[in-house]
Amino acid sequence: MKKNLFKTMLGLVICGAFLAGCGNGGGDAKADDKSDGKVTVGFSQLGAESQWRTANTKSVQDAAKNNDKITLKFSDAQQKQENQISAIRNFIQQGVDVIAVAPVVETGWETVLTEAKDANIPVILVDRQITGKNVDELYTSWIGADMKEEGVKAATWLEGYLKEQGKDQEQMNIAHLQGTTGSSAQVGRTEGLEEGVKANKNWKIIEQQSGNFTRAEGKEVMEAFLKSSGDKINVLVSENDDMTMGAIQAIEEVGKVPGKDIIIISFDGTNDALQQIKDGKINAVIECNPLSGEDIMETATKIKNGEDVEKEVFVEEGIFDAKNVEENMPRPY
Ligand code: GYE
Repeated sequence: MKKNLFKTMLGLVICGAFLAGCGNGGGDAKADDKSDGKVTVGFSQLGAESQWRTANTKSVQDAAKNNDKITLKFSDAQQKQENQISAIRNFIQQGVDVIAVAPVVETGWETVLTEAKDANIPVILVDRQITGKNVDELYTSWIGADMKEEGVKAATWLEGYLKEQGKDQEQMNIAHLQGTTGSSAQVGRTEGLEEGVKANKNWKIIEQQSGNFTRAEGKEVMEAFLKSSGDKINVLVSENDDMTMGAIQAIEEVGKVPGKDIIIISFDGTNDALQQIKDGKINAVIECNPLSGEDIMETATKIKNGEDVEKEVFVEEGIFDAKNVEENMPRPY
């Protein structure tokens, strides 16, 4: 079951080498220090901004609870990078075996992750990715989704849908609700969508702003879109289900019919969002899978034991729309 989550595996990392301070000259491996087989994982979760995030946190906590070899230290950063940096420093001070972090934004991790490396504590990136000079050397494994591919899927789905509706030659004005600015989820999904817009000469993004992945901000930003572009909007692409829920409320409040007057594409695949597909208010949801807890614990354990792990693990994902929604409900989150 769990193996089905894996789509692609890229590269191998020899953890033993990493733990021995490979390229960094840093002392004895943590794995050699203790022999009780127990693994202490410090997890810096970025926040609790969405249903996806809540499901991800629960998955991590349940996986730790169900594994008597794992001790989990959990910290919620409330969507603030500085809180994540302090949490990581705390984990280093406590001498955890492995640090897992879901990075709120892509940049600005070099200093603190170098501190972890200098302390010989391996790092697992969860969900989102990081960028910067030589950052590949600062983590052992990343487990998450291909965000750009998700954006591409949104555009491809829209092409197909418009063809089916006989609307592929019409002008399509797109309002684009983005996730947290500078997060790899926002950057990737935006890149994928914008490629699709470039390839379709009759599509245009007429509104684009972040709603920070929350329902409240999604509603607020959609209200602003409707105020300035009102009747011109044909399509809403919203980078997560929570913002989409808020946007639907805003659309209904101005007397428009979501899913009909405005085609709506969302990301994640919560049960609430699939219910909205059933109700005709959302046209498609690009799945993003938050259930990575067991994979994180398995990877942490392998790292502690000096076994090989994959450098990048992509989670497998689908697309939900009116054609397959019934067979995919209820959702686990
Ligand atoms: O889509 C959103 C959450 O990084 C993939 O973050 C994750 C995104 C997810 O807040 O709901």
